[in-house]
Amino acid sequence: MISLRLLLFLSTNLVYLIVITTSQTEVWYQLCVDSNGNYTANSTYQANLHTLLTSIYTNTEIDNGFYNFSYGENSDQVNAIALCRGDITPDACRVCTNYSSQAITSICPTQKEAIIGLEKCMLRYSNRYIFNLMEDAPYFFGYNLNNVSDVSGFNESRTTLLDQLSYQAAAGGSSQKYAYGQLGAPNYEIIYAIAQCTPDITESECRYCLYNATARIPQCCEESQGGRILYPSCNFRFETNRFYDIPIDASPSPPPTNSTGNNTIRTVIIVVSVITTVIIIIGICIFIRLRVRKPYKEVEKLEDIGQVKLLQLDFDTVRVATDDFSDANKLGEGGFGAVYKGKLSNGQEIAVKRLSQKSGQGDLEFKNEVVLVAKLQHRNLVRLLGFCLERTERLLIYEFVPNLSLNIFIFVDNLKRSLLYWEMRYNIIRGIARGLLYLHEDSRFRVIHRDLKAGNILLDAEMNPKISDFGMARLFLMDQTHGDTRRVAGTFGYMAPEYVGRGHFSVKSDVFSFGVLVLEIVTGQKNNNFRNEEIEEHLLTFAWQSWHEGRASRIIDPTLRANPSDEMLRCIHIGLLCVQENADDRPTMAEVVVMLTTPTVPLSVPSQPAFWMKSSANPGITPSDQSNPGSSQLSVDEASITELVPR
Ligand SMILES: *[C@@H]1O[C@H](CO)[C@@H](O)[C@H](O)[C@H]1NC(C)=O
Ligand SMILES: *[C@@H]1O[C@H](CO)[C@@H](O)[C@H](O)[C@H]1NC(C)=O
Ligand SMILES: *[C@@H]1O[C@H](CO)[C@@H](O)[C@H](O)[C@H]1NC(C)=O
Ligand SMILES: *[C@@H]1O[C@H](CO)[C@@H](O)[C@H](O)[C@H]1NC(C)=O
Ligand SMILES: *[C@@H]1O[C@H](CO)[C@@H](O)[C@H](O)[C@H]1NC(C)=O
Ligand SMILES: *[C@@H]1O[C@H](CO)[C@@H](O)[C@H](O)[C@H]1NC(C)=O
Ligand SMILES: *[C@@H]1O[C@H](CO)[C@@H](O)[C@H](O)[C@H]1NC(C)=O
Ligand SMILES: CC(=O)N[C@H]1CO[C@H](CO)[C@@H](O)[C@@H]1O
Repeated sequence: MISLRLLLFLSTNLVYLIVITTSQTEVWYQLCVDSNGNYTANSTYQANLHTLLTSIYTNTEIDNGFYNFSYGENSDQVNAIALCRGDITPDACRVCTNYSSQAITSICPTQKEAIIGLEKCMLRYSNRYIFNLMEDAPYFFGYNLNNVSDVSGFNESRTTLLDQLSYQAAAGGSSQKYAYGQLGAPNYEIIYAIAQCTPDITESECRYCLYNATARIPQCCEESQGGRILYPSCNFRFETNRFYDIPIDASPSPPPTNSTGNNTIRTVIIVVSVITTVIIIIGICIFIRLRVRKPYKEVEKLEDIGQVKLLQLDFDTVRVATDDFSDANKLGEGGFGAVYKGKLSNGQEIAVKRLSQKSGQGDLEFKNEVVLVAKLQHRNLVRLLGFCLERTERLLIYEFVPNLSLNIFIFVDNLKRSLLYWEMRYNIIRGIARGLLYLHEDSRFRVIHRDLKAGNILLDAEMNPKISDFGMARLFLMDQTHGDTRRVAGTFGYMAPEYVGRGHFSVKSDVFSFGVLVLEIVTGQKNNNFRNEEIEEHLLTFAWQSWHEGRASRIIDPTLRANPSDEMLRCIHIGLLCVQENADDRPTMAEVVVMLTTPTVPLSVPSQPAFWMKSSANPGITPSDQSNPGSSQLSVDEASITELVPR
């Protein structure tokens, strides 16, 4: 069920309507103009209006998305304009105008003039002559709820882009005045935008219309990641995701980076009407229910935020999908609960994590956090598809990743390890780095993984790595920002000394874990169980020592050692930079990604790693931090998460 709510405020002659929409088939805005007279039921005007609207959505000749039709004589003449977004196909345009026609006549059953807008089309009619006129009222605006971080940098890019698109759209000719494009903005963001005018106005009118509309950005969406202003004669919209389609035949001209997902955003649309003649709307309260056909019975659409569709499954569905959480379906067991493989009735395979611990959050907070974590989408992250919340059960539903965890490949199965040739390992290292970079810097909020380890790296059928179990700190009420925590959650051997010692974590503690992982991948040895010629030694210690003595190639996995390459040595070097004792000395993930992808970037000399052991005769691990927390004091395994193990 999708609901549409309109709230209404009156202030002088401005009318603000707030519309919260959750679907693209919904009405974004509408206005019944009371000042232009009413028609009565069964009047000629009504009949003309009906004929006119029908002639628009049944028309199969027009393919430019613009209709300027009129019907009737004298005072019963009705004029209508319909405009579809420039990227919409004629068929989709007809569906949209059809829907708008039905909706507007039921929303405004007697007014001779009205306007309605959906995501992909606008429809208006009047007893006035409305063709070939630039009209800038009433206007409507909406904005994305998310804000940008660098307002002035974003503003600069957006201004440049919209100016350019306004000129392009205006120059479009009498068939279509539409332009779309994208431009990079600070923080790796890309602004996607469209601008459009009704093609019946002149080039200069179109330019002025868009100029006048863009000048209202401060009123609408200066700091937002997305916004739109819609005039009767022109409109524009910008977002940080591509919400429009690119024509297939245009693919060579627009750059390939024109991509990413699209569509429905939960938006607040504020509608402002400044019709000069006095408009008073006394009250509108609409509740439109649209029945959304559910693809599968058990799949309930919970929310549509950004590009995220989240499943909320009921417990019985999950029980059936996992064969009552049978042992045969159990993939692994971790600190937060067991993981099961499941199959929905539509055939989709899922991995279900049944949380065993109390998260300490109420249902609503838990849901909100799930939504946030589900928004984290990257090819190197395991996708969170949904959840189940019923009685005391809390389940997280993940995409099922067909291969095993990296853990199995490098530590458990010698045969598999020998099959992991270098290019694969290098690809895995880079994939993990990118996934982690996304968590640290590119997603909307900074996420520190806190438990990065081989067991949390899943490999898909093409051996691409996918990081799992990120965002657990959000779901378990651990302070997620840079800070100190009394509760150390992580896996020993991967935890940075400042985290083990003082519970202090930051993105740099993830960098430390990443460094350990890189060294493990190159050497094929587990950090806390490293064996070198019968002497148990600490991997980091041995790696640093070897590197220091210029003999780094001796730590390379024996299955690769025959052909040590510069890439392998460079990875050891990068790994050592990441595990340095002082967090400030460690590179950021952005720097790591550059080091990994650009072999010419010089690397600094690593200082000795944390957990440096002076004597290899003493196999205990002694953090060099003075605060001296012996490893035995830590009950860290409590929170060590999923080890995906084959059935
Ligand atoms: C048209 O009808 C509406 C109510 O449906 C009323 O508020 C408005 O005053 C009417 N307009 C005219 C010009 O009679
Ligand atoms: C309009 O016509 C319909 C069907 O012809 C009829 O049921 C209805 O009573 C009429 N309404 C008025 C106000 O005449
Ligand atoms: C318009 O929509 C209605 C209901 O959604 C549908 O029954 C009708 O066939 C549509 N008309 C056209 C021409 O698509
Ligand atoms: C975005 O910025 C506006 C204006 O500064 C503020 O009112 C709003 O709360 C911010 N929204 C978010 C999600 O931070
Ligand atoms: C945005 O850019 C415009 C034009 O460059 C400028 O006039 C305006 O002050 C800027 N606003 C902000 C918030 O930087
Ligand atoms: C409809 O719009 C076209 C431009 O697309 C214009 O040439 C034509 O004159 C308009 N028709 C009317 C009736 O104004
Ligand atoms: C936009 O149009 C309105 C109404 O026509 C006018 O009051 C306003 O000054 C215009 N804004 C700009 C920037 O031209
Ligand atoms: C950044 C960039 O070049 N974006 C392009 C996206 O696609 C539009 C449509 O062709 C181009 O005009 C933009 O230049």
